[in-house]
Amino acid sequence: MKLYGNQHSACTKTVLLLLAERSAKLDFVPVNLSIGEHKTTGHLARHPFGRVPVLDDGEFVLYESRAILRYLDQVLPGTRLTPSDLRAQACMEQWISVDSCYFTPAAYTIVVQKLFVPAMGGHTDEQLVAQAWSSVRDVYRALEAQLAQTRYLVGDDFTLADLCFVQYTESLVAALGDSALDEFPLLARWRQRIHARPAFSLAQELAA
Ligand SMILES: N[C@@H](CCC(=O)N[C@@H](CS)C(=O)NCC(=O)O)C(=O)O
Repeated sequence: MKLYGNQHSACTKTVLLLLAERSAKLDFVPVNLSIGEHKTTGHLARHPFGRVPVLDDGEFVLYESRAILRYLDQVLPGTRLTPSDLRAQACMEQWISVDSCYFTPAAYTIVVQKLFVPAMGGHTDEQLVAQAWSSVRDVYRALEAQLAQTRYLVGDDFTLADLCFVQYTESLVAALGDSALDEFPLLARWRQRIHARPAFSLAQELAA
């Protein structure tokens, strides 16, 4: 199996974190976004929207990180990060949908405005940041309420739902500073629990 990705991309790092959680190895093929490798004919044949990551499992090619997570979670040997109980599985899907619809788009806006725009010599649009942060806070309030009841987002075990929130939470802390999570103490403790998982450091090494 091969994973086409970029070590700075949050979506790629999410898949690497799953691989680390499952102690799985595959060939990592770096795609250099800064020189537009993701827009070449070769890469567009793998991903028609010209993005990363892309999984290549022989004759089967799959893009979209959450689809890749679900596929790998089923095909890799070892303990799955998808609960077998149907209601728990439905809750996991609920959080994954919250991530893709409300969280990642808002978090991405903040990361672009706070980190990428200044790095390219531009000026951060603070109004855009404030709007996006308001959306992120709505999501974090929901996560905080959930974490008042359970250790992870779907009960006591780490699932794909937690995994989906890890990388952009790291990116938000990088963009806004450690105090970003001050008003969400249970989320901050959840983040510490994630950092303490051996897979977290392993995934950082895989992306290095
Ligand atoms: N929904 C997609 C998002 C893919 C995506 O936007 N990837 C970013 C890196 S995190 C990318 O390839 N950006 C390059 C570009 O937009 O040109 C997924 O989860 O895989």
